[in-house]
Amino acid sequence: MYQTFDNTPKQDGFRMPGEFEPHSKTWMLWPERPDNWRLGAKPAQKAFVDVATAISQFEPVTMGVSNRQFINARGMLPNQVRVVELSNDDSWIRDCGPTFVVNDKGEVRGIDWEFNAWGGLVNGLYFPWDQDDMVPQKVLNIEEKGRYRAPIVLEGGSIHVDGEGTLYTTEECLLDEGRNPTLSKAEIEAVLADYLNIEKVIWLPRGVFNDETNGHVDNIMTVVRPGEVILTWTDDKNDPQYEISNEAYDVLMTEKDARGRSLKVHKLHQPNPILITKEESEGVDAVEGTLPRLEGDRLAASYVNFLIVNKGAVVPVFNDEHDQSALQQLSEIFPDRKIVGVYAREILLGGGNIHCITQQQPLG
Ligand code: KQY
Repeated sequence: MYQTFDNTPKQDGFRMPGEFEPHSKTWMLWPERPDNWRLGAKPAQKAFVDVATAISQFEPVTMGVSNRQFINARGMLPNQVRVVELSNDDSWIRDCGPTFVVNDKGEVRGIDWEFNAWGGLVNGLYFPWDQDDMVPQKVLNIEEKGRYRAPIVLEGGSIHVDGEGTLYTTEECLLDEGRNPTLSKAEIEAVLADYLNIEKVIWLPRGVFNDETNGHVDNIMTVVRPGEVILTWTDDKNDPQYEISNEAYDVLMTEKDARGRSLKVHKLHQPNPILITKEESEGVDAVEGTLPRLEGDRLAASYVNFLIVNKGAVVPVFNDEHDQSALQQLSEIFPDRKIVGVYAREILLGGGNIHCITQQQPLG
């Protein structure tokens, strides 16, 4: 039943499960804003169809769509993808959507974080964001799940958990002045503990170079299973990502997780630098208050930004020389999952990737 609870999830015995635990479905939001997606979002819409179709091999997918795009999206998406009308400001449901929590009885509820478009009026990426901020309560209402309204600004892409008490994040993002400037690191940790039921936070210093989210953790690393993570990597000492990944590696190799385990860290080599072309830049409408897409800007490309699904993983590929080795390495890391690559340059051009445009709902 939909209702908003005053307690915290921890008080009620709920925890955030790992992404590798069973899902009941994945949520997505349909892209349409022409100041973020080039050519009226037509190429991005095709890429979103490819991602939704790939995920739907493994588990149900629901696509939230504005009233303006409902007929177009319904026509482009395969029948097995459920389409619901869901107003939004853009299509990053990892960040504006609910974070689901579960209890030992198999019940599922959702956390509705405050959302301010990655930094609000300080350094946010667009204005307004009020429709995005209402997405969690609408999703939870559709699913008839209980809701917790959390007292901090947070995006789902800025956290990963192992489901056994450990949370991974970056200082660059969670301590950024555009999110919760009045809260100390310890106060943020306390809210994460109360709402996600975690006991230990592992803080990486920074996220991927040039990531417009202020370094979301989901672009630099992900959790395979408790005690085992994947880190984006480069061997090129002249690449700015080299120092960032090395710094993160040192933290991961030094820290223990909530259960006292040392971590196994897989290095996943990033694609070669991907830059915005003139044609791509010219396809995006310039609007005051929205981050411009300039020719020559480097995109924050990483294979780590994939979604784990039931018995599979859906991974971005870029027509890059590292694509095949990335897919092969992931097949070895996940021997029981089918690894599916989806060409994702159009999603990357919008500022994120497959993990950022999806939100898994656990089975509970
Ligand atoms: O999680 C993400 N990577 C979202 C990026 C937002 C981009 C808005 N232009």
